[in-house]
Amino acid sequence: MTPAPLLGLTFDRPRVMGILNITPDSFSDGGDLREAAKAIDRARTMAAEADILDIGGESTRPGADDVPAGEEIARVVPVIEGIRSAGIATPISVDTRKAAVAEAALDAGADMINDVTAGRYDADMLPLAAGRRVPICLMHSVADPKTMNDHARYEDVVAAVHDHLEQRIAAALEAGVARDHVILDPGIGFGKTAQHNLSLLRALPRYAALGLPILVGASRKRFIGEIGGAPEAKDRMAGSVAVALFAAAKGAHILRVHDTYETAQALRLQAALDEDE
Ligand code: HH2
Repeated sequence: MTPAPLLGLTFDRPRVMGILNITPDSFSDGGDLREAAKAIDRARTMAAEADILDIGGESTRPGADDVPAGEEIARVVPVIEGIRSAGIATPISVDTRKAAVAEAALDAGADMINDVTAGRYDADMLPLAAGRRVPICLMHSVADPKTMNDHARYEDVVAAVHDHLEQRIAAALEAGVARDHVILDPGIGFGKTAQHNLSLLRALPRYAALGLPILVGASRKRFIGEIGGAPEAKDRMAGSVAVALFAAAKGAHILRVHDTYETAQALRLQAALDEDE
């Protein structure tokens, strides 16, 4: 069952979401124009291969600190405005847990919300998605990034994530979000061990059976380093592409990746090989 199109994208083939993180360690308040210009340049390059650009101003890595909403807005809004003024029409997703940030990003030209807490962090998030009639990605996570790795215990991770996603779909519908505006994500690496991540990736057909687009964000994550023998995140491209191909074959519809060019190339080969003679 192919999910309904979103943002003008059909899901008859896997779509690539390019990650554009604007999370410098030290960022002067009010935003840094040079940082914004660099991000817009990266967006231009990425837009050639990516179907969606995912822009985030707060790191959600394990142990990461909170960023105040005002600072997050100052990071993402100039970049989104800059992308739109540069005439780049690729759909933009804003990766944030905060409704105020999502709202400012939508006003600046973003098209969808990517919330790693599925609306649990900020009670205004689901009503915002409903009111603005924009798609929202609901990801499974159990705690905030600072403490999530203390929670890597599940009796049955596949069932726990499935139940949680069903609950979050219900909460979104309750808030008035249209069902065909919901994207689901099992939350690879969020409070999960390497074994949990493998189990979730193998179980993707079960999540896809919910009939909504499935997003998978495994790119450069720690389990790829652990299993692939790549301690440094920057060395995990090959393993990330391998996981993206596996996820696509198991029914993922959107692959959130750093390496858009390499992932899009690999997906094209996979599609050509899968064609009947
Ligand atoms: N992973 C990260 C951030 N946002 N969103 C979704 N929907 N799914 C994910 O798996 C996901 C996400 C963390 O990855 P990364 O971009 O490498 O780090 P950062 O926390 O700096 O954004």
